[in-house]
Amino acid sequence: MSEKRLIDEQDRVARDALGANRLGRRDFLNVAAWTAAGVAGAATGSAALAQNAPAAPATPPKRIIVKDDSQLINIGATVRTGPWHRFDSLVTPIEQFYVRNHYPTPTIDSHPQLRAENWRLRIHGDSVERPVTLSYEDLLRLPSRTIFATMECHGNARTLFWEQQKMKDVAGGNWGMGAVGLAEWRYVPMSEIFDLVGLRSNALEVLFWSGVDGAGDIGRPMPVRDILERPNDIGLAFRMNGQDLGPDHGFPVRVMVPGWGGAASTKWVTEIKISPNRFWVRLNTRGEVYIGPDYAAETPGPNDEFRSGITAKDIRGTPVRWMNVKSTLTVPLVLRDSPSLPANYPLQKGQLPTVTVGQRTMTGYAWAPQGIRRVEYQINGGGWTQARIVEPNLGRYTWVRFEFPWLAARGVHTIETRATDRAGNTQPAAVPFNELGMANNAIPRFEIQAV
Ligand SMILES: Nc1nc2c(c(=O)[nH]1)N[C@H]1C(S)=C(S)[C@@H](COP(=O)(O)O)O[C@H]1N2
Ligand SMILES: [Mo]
Repeated sequence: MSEKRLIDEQDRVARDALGANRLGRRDFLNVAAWTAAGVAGAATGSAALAQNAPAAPATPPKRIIVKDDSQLINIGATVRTGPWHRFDSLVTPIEQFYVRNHYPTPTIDSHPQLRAENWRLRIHGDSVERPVTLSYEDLLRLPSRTIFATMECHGNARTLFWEQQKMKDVAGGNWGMGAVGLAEWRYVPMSEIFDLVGLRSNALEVLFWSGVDGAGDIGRPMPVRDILERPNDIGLAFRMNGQDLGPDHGFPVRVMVPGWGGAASTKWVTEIKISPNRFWVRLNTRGEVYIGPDYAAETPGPNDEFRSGITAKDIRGTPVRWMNVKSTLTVPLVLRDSPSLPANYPLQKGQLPTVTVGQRTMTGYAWAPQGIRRVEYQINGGGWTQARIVEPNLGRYTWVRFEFPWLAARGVHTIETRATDRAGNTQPAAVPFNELGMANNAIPRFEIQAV
């Protein structure tokens, strides 16, 4: 098959999957009680604020998040989680897709180097035969592919450290279960980039660097070995759900590493350096690492490159790489012990979500880098039962929706969900302490009041 036909074929498969996957309206009417609360909460978002503004200022205020974020949950100045209690589609709409920014979104106005016509990607380093600088047009001329993959922040489900494991010393944003979404990504695979520049046999690590947002200190390295295991799956993404990337998601080009935590997927990428040494940057030393008694700190080599003021002293743990198997109900978590309550969370502190007594259909999502084999649920500790997986199950790198019937009797109930991936890994009851609250995939417990 020609390259063009291959790409068209992938597009067709992608579109078919997109069309076939919306759940019927009824599937989330059964959570009307807290859906309504969610909508009311969301009305305190920026759209509502803008409407109530007294007068239009001469220069419109600088937006920290560019897209309409009224459907997102505000957990911090530059951070928004998806409303997982209202998720119902297989592919996450952009307006429901979480945004994890360390700084305000850089736009083509604040950062003209991000304009499509100005953008350049420098690919260089001691492990490259032919250094090149690509324009946006150059990149788009290279063969590209489409993949369905979840993107998930390492901090997703950090809430469980506080609410279930009572670990007060964990620090970070209160993400709940919504720092994850499934998108259709269009990208130039790393295999093409490696062919273009010629990889030398001494290549050890690839640094993906932005240097654009905030203090210019964001980017992340990956071992070459980990890319060569699947060089067609990892790449430079320029479209998300069939549209050009939005400013908040990395316009014009971002890295996309399916299966690894979102921190590997550098947005607004401008440089790729391939070297025979390792790289130490903010996001693999002080940030986005496991730090704790169960995790040994990594040691740098003598020729390693340090960036943005990072030194060997900053290496306190081991970087989070692969994500793990996880599940959630489309029900908000009860927040009692969390240090913070998101600005527009659908529940107050200690408040339980409510549902009307009677026959209900409960829905949820389960995901894992290897894809999902099985989802189980348990009501009030009464034993595990298998949930029905809603087709399609796209396998590797994706999530599935699941559902099960529940006869809700008056009173307070606990529902737990437990997923198993295709490699046989099952969610544990608890995960070891780590200071930054990374990658908690413990079995989540949802409390619900039937009234
Ligand atoms: N340049 C840049 N890239 C970045 C980040 C950032 O703050 N700046 N955040 C990272 C983190 S921690 C995550 S989880 C993902 C989030 O991607 P999203 O905002 O498109 O969902 O982007 C990653 N890439
Ligand atoms: Mo993240």
